[in-house]
Amino acid sequence: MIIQPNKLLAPTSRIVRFYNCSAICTEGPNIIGKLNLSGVQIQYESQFTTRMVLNPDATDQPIYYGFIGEDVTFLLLKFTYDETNPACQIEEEQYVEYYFKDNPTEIKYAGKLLLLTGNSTHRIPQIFLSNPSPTKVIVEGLVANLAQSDISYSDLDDEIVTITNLYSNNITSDKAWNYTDLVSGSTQLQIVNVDDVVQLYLNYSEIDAIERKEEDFELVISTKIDGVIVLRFLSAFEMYQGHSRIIWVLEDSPHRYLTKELPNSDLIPPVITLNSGVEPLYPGTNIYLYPVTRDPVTSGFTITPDDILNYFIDTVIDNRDGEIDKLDVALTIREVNHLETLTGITSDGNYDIIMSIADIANNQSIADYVIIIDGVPPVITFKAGIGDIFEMNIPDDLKDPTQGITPDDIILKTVDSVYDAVDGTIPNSDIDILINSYSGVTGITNVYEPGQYEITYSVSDRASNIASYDKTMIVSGLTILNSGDTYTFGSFMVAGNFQYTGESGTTATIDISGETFLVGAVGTGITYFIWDISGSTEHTFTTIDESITITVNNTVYTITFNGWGSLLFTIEKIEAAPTFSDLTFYQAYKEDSASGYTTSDIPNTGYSYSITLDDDSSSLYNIIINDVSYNRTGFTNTPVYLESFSGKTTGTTSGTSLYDYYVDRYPTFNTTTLDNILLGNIAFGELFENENDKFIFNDLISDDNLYSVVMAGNYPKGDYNFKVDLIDDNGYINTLTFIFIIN
Ligand SMILES: [Ca+2]
Ligand SMILES: [Ca+2]
Repeated sequence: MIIQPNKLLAPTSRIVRFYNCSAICTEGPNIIGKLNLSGVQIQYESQFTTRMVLNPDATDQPIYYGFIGEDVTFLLLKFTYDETNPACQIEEEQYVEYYFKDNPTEIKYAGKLLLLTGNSTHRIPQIFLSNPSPTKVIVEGLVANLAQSDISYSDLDDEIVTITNLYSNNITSDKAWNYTDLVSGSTQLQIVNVDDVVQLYLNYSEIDAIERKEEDFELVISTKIDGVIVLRFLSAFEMYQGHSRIIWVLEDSPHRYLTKELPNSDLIPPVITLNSGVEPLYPGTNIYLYPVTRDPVTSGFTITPDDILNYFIDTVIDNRDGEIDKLDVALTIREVNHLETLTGITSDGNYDIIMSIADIANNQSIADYVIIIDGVPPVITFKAGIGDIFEMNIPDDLKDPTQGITPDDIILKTVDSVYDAVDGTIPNSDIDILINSYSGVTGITNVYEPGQYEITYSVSDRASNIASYDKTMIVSGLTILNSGDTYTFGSFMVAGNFQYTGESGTTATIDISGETFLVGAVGTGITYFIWDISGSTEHTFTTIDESITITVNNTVYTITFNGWGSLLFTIEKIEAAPTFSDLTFYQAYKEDSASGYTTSDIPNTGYSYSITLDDDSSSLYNIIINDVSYNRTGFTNTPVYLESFSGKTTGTTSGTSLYDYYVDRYPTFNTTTLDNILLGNIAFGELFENENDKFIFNDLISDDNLYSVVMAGNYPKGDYNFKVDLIDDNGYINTLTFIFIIN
């Protein structure tokens, strides 16, 4: 009997309404019949009562029947609506929706009571309730399995014996003393009827295998000698419970036996315990990072279901069945938002995994996790025009000039977006910015000074893969230099504007490519600006727009004095200085008796050249430029000075072995001139380029006129330091040195 809800459904107006112990049928507004239920008796084998609350808008709530199982033969539900809630409408508007598990699309309705009945072959499936109303509904239930007829079985002489109409507790076992352990155990499986009379015995030792046929509610027991015994139960629930009971005894029959009551139904699913240390990414969520220690692009690594089970699960323990092999847990893998199931994971992504395991009594445990597989860091996309070096201006690029340049300002100016293949878009604000000054100040939070800064961007995905980018930030504006300050001019800076505030007689320091220079104020009345190139003569600026150029590490800078008052000046990087590269020499060597020269390269390391002589005063060496590159077009003569040599003394070179060598070899050469050459006051030689674009290094002492440096085998041994000033068409100067090491 199925009672329709008391909501009037067109076109019928017939309803049955329960009131106290009566069911009242109405047709239209008039009561036409009454059925008194008092005195009705229904026999039952087992019953279960339950109470649950359906909150407003609750959907798909199953009613649990406890130990009775999923499908029953009698169900009575009473619905009480929360009439204390002002939203609770008049009685006729109140109902709940329900459907059967085997037909979820057919929605049915119930008002105050729902009474459903069935029998052993037509049982009531599990029902699910939904509460469409805005008020709470209390559901009270009485569930029962009604009394059934006794078991029946076929002729025991048959090859296949079939016993039907079984409840799980029709299966018991004998009780035998295990005298060794002083406990009770069992030797025989028994089937008893409703009167507890044993109908069939079977030694446990004769059981060969038990096969389960769920659709027929059957356990098929193959025996070693007596053929097949088919146990057909009244429901799937009874079959599962019966199977659970038999296996429980078989596991340890010397110590276990079955009564009708014990062990009771197994209603507790297995417990899956996770490995220690396996924690969700965020507390309270089911999102886990799966550790990846592979290169997902090149390794071709596949994460298998067993990998995942071993990673997550420590043990699976069932109250009845004991420990279950964790690899028996069924695992469903789907990429999040995808339908198809996967046999393994081969690429980064977010995956839904569902673990399910049932005990023999078919109580199922389900665990549902999202795992993140991610071995690749996020990618920062920078704005158009932002390269390895970018510029910021104080105050144009600042949100708040009083705060200087902040990490937020840098992100706003340079970063377009952050994207991770697994996490998706990451907020730009998640980027960490580390600011170090070029001069070595680290961890700057606010940049108030123009200059060059090294910026490190780093951002992490949820799997802690970190992406890191380095850039150089050039900040423009006016740099205030106070007395005693040191300012470092960055390698990528092309210009800097400075204002020196110190009193007359004080200085500050500017570092350019590791060379330090003093700037400062001198004079009284009108204060002048000085530029003291370390180791050289200072330059005093007295006129606005006056400028000098300096060369540091092959780069030309112009220093311009911009005015008094606050002593304004500018440092501007002009261009690469005139310079040689790849300067190499070779020697042309001839014995006195030889008819011609033999040549060989002179080994060099940087600008140091090692020349080995043979000590013979009559043998001759000509040192000739083998190759050199010049970073300008055209080259004119430039003098080469002998800066120093081993054994040189101050004041005069007379008496040194080198002086004596030249006087001996070239007796007509003016000795005063020779002394000045060896002191570096007069050029030792000259560099020039001949018509064939070939570079010549000609010494000015020898009279051989060979356009080379000429020395005999007995030339004094030692180090010879030469210096040449390269001057280009603009007058920019770069000083190069090279060393001949004479062995
Ligand atoms: Ca269990
Ligand atoms: Ca990632």
